[in-house]
Amino acid sequence: MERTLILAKPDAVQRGLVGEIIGRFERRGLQIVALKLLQVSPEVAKRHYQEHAGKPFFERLVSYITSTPVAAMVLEGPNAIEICRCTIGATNPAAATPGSIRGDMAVTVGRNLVHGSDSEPSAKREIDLFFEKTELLGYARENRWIIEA
Ligand code: IDP
Ligand code: MG
Repeated sequence: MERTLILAKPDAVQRGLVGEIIGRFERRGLQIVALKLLQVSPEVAKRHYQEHAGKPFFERLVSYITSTPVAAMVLEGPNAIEICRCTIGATNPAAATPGSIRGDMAVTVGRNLVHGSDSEPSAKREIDLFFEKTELLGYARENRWIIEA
């Protein structure tokens, strides 16, 4: 079992695509174990995207992710990290496979709708950055029937 952090970024909220995005992950078979709307602070944004500090697009990325609220969630399931990355599609929507979220609903890398953790250490770090332990429901632990193979 894995957990991953997903953000429906400001453009997803502005375009009214949060339900569509959550629905794709739910239909895929992942369970929501935490979910909230929040405005990301510059401090959290810089920590979240720390691997990109110093890159030419970093300042624009921070101002984009902090501009208006995001929907943050933790999803759980077998191979949740890889499954979410595939469901999201390539970073540049121009290269994203049709059928993926970015491949179906986005056109530019600067407005690519969704964030998904890229590894187990990233997922742990990012979940801790966005959620208190008490916000992560124990629900999924006792209700395996939805995704039990
Ligand atoms: P990911 O979101 O697919 O994991 P990363 O390489 O981690 O992609 O980049 C984080 C985010 O930074 C991307 O989702 C995108 O919004 C933005 N970004 C990445 N590369 C560029 C770029 O070359 N120009 C503008 N924005 C970029
Ligand atoms: Mg990334």
